Amino acid sequence: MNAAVSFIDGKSPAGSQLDNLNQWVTEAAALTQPDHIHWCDGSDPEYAALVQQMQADGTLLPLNPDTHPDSWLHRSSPSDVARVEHLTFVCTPERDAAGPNNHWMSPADGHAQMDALFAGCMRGRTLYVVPYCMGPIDSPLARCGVEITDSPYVVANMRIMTRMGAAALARIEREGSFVKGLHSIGELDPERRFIMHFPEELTIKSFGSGYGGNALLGKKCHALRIASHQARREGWLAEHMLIVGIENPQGEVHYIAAAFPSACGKTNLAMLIPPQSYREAGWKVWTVGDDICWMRPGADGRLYAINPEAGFFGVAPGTSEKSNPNALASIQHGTIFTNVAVTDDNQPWWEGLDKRVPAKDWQGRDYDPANGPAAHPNSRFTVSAKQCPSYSPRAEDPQGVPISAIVFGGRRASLVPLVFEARDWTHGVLVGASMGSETTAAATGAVGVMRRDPMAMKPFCGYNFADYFAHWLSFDQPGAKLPKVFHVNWFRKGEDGQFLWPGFGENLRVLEWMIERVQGRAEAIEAPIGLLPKPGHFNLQGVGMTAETLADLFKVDPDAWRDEFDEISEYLRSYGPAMPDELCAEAQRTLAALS
Ligand code: O2Y
Ligand code: MN
Repeated sequence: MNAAVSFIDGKSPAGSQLDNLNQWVTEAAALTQPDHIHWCDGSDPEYAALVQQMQADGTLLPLNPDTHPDSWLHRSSPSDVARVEHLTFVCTPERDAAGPNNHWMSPADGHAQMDALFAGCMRGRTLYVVPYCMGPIDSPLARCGVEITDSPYVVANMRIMTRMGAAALARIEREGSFVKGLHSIGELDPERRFIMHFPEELTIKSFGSGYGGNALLGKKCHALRIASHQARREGWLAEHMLIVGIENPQGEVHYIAAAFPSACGKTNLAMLIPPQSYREAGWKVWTVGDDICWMRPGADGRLYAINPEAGFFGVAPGTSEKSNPNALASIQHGTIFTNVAVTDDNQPWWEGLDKRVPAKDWQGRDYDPANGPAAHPNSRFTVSAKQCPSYSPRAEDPQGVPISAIVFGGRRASLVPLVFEARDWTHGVLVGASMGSETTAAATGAVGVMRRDPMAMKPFCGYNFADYFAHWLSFDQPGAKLPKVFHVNWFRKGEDGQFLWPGFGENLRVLEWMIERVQGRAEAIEAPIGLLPKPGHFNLQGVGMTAETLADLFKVDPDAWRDEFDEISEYLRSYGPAMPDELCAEAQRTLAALS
């Protein structure tokens, strides 16, 4: 360790199982040359001290303490406001292991490139050691990691988003293994920014960004890219899915895992409020997670899932009393807001929240519509899941929750009906593998461009998609009681350009049909693309939908679907010979049924 290093509090923990960790911290400190090292214990006083320090140096700005107590605004560097897929790499010895779905570099080149950036980068800074657990601390499905970072903002966010501190360190000491994440904000220079993953070494190196998925390494880097790789080896699934519990009037709760591409309303669905008639009948919705789901087969053959996260890093624009009252209730206190605007009385504000006019935009300038939106389109709130009124008590269950249905979905203005069911598991895997979604202005600036995003994992799968689909297919074993698989599209439009389906709370009607299918109570009719609700078996009472709109919502146009499946087949083939034949054959079966 460098002689200049002093421990500002605590000291490196003892225990032979922690030798590995201590050695890695020593090596990281020797490389990055911090002035101080701080081992995070995750305590309240530690969080308070960090917040105070960040307030003093302007990293955090206090928000109105009367309306938003214990809440803070962080303004990131204007060139550091989102994930950077083009700078994100998976470093495996063989290029094929990472697949065409990832940017690839050899581990040797990756380490050399990153270590050159890290050399001396923490001079004058504190190196924080952040032990964390992804998942309930006593869950056999949970996994631990340690993030080394020079960003107190990252530490504060990790404390909200993960089980961070002493308990995680104790688990690491018991287990001896953990994911290593080395992070520095560097100079926040987009030209010197990389996020690299070394799945074989359970290692992440991230440099040059302090934002979201680039910097909170427990989230996308660990819980999806590294974990998906680990999950393949160990026989489980690490997925980009929300988990929601639907309680019917009989008090039975069915848990649903759902994958949608980024910016398709996962948080809204996870926190759905039932329509009034459903509430009156006794329906309830329980939020387990809004972004990531780890699932594995239980002794009874069903898939059991945990949410590895402990908080929500939700997108602020569009969050409102109409779209997501539970999210809004969650963020009234104890929340870190990043890149939102503020009102003249210093309350956080974003487009779609309400009709007030903001005073300052996300960069702290006087609000001027000529400068674009007041809140950055990717502005965020970070909040503990425990603050969500619909947070499920089963979210902390170490054994996880049994999954009754898996839902795939995308944003498609045409072609794709509101809901259909896959014929079986293999067809379900094809439905997930062929998922596509149209981009929104918020996501890319280019509107309406259709992108394939299999299982919503395109930016997050830590290995070759062909192997990933084979892994999914491998769960169909004798004795397995796999969930039914469905596809939804909340975004189909009519000829007038208006959405055909009201969405939001009304989406519960679709989930109700799925649950009734699982229970064998609702009927379906066969279409070439899958099973559609049989008229009379899908509750539309009170929606006020015309027969014509209903027909448009569920219409399957064979000619257009044939074109879609030609494209899907070509897409699958683009992954080369490793693509499972079973999946290609399934696509051919659908194509034949469409002829
Ligand atoms: O830009 C970022 O780093 C945030 S991306 C994100 C954040 C929370 C949940 N999901 C996502 C995503 O892109 O899927
Ligand atoms: Mn996500």
